[in-house]
Amino acid sequence: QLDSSKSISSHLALIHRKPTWTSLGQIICLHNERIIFFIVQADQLQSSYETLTAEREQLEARLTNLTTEKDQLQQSYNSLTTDRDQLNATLNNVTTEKDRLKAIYDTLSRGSDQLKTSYNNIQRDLESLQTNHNNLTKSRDKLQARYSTLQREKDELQTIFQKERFKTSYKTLHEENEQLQTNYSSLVKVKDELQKTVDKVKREMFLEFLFILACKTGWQKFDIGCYFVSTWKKNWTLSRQECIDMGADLVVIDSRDEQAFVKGMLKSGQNAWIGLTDSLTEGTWMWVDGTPVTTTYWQPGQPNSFNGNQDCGEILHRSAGVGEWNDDGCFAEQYWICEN
Ligand SMILES: [Ca+2]
Ligand SMILES: [Ca+2]
Ligand SMILES: [Ca+2]
Repeated sequence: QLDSSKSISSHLALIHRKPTWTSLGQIICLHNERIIFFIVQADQLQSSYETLTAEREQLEARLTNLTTEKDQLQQSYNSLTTDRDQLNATLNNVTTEKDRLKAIYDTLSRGSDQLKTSYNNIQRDLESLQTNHNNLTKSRDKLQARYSTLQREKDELQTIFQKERFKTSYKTLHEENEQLQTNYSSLVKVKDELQKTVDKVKREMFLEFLFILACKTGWQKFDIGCYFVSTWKKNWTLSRQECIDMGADLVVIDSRDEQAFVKGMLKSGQNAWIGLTDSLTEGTWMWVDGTPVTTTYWQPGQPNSFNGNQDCGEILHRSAGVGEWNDDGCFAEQYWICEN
């Protein structure tokens, strides 16, 4: 190990002296020493350098670590700052909420006090009402009992009243019944008298009917009609007038039986006017009651309106058959047959 500060100063002192052989040797020796010294120094420096380099690398590594830690700390700091801000905001919100809740609590507290007061008032009112209710219930029960008593009394009175009314009604009805009985008896008598009158009228009407149905003297009965044959002769118009004067008309023949009956009234070969004419329209034969002629009993070849002047009908008696008709001049005088 060399003393570096002493060797450097002695070395410099040798260099600034006037060189000699001795001194040159010394200088060389010194240079050698200096070289050795520098080598040693260089080694020491190298060692120091390496040491320093190592230290620097360690420091750099530490710096890197510290930087990383700083960044992490910075991030933590930022994160914490954010958290703190959020917590501050939350704190503000919580404070505001607390104030609001406090206000609500105060309001509710006041409301609770009011409710308490109202409850007490209502409780007092309820007790008062309960007392009133009890009193009213007692009053109602008394009234109910009174009502029941009155109801019974009313029913009893009603029964008595109805009994009396029934008595009065019965009396009235009895009187009315007797009056009606009397009236009924009177009416029965009147009815009997009326019945006698009706029976009498009926008998008289029946006799009158029989009289009407019966034919007068000289007339003959057929079905519901009466028939008359004249005993002298007249023309058709006057013959008809004779019938009308007797309340009848010239016969209108409506059936084969009537035709046969009318024929039977005549003697054999006799002929007589009947209520048949075509004087209104030539060829159109009509009965005197206005009915058209449907069934006819014309003699063969008749009606022929002989000489264009035969407009009145007559019946001819023939031995066989129901008799036959012929048209003849209305002016001709013949027997005639009436019907009513
Ligand atoms: Ca007739
Ligand atoms: Ca004629
Ligand atoms: Ca004729």
